[in-house]
Amino acid sequence: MLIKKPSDIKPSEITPESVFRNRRQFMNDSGKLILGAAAGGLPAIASAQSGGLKAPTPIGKGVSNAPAWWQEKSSSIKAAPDSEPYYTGESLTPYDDVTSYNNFYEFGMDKRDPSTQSGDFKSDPWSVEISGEVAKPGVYNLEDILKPHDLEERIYRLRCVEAWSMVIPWTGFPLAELIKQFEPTSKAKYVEFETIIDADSMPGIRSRFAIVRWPYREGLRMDEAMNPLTLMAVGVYGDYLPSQNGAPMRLIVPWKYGFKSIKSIVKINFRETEPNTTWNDLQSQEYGFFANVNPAVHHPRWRQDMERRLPQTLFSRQVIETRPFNGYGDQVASMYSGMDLARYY
Ligand SMILES: Nc1nc2c(c(=O)[nH]1)N[C@H]1C(S)=C(S)[C@@H](COP(=O)(O)O)O[C@H]1N2
Ligand SMILES: [Mo]
Repeated sequence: MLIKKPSDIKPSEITPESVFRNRRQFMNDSGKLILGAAAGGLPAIASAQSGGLKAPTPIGKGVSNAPAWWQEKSSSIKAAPDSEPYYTGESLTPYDDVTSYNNFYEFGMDKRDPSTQSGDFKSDPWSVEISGEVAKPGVYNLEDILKPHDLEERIYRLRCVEAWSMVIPWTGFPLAELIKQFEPTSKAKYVEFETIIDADSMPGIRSRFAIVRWPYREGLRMDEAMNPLTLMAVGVYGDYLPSQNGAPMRLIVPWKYGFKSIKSIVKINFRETEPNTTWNDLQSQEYGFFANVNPAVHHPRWRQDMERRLPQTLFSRQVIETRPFNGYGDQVASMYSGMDLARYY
């Protein structure tokens, strides 16, 4: 099934919030949604279960700066299947929360900075350098990279190491497809990613208080990169990715803490050895290379066995149990069999 944007319905008439509210009502009726106690009470603790129900087509608010290629590619986005792991059965986090509560330190360290400070950022035209252990290295226009790939929607949980989480409908394609396109050599054991450095449009890069050494870097082991869950996202809520969410292309690795899901990628390097990664370089005691969501291994400042599911208001606080591999163990746990996950955190 394809998602077609109904041109006769204005986004303002069907907002994600109203979709969300309807859905929440529905979930309440079917008893699947777990709502926490009101403020002051004890938080309700429960695992969010998959309902196996099809989500309504999410509709974003229309991103004004979507590039020409997005108009063409987004006319036929394959809908998320109606079962795990590409659909969670949980309430979607509303578009406004997904696009205004962000971590993107290039734009500043406050959660509001990425949405309020990214107005000058240009995600088109865009090119990506492919390098290292690969048969087809080069600097490619994003359009050319995207050309062979069909876009699909996937609804994933996103679990930040700061113990909050969201459920987000991304639009993208499997990273595995992009990797095959450039034909890595047999020596390619890891994939390394880098974010753009654009001091002119990124106030966090100009800031004297920045703690990150730019560019932001991340990496995956090749089997992790090739796992079918690993997504290259170019959209959210059926819309082009807003700058604060990592336009024009960012990684999504749903079983790992959010910091692995690097934004606004300009470089993909194939290598034989494990790459350095931003948070691991900064605080290796706190942030590992693997960073698999693990309720049994706590961060010094955040317990990892519980999470705040957003949105959260004064009157509705959802605190739920964090699951191993963020609930994606069936798809990914076998990649780590025999590894001590307390040591390789
Ligand atoms: N380049 C870059 N990528 C980044 C970050 C960042 O600061 N810079 N923050 C990470 C963190 S900590 C999280 S939780 C997710 C948040 O993604 P979202 O804002 O789209 O929800 O992006 C990740 N990717
Ligand atoms: Mo995060």
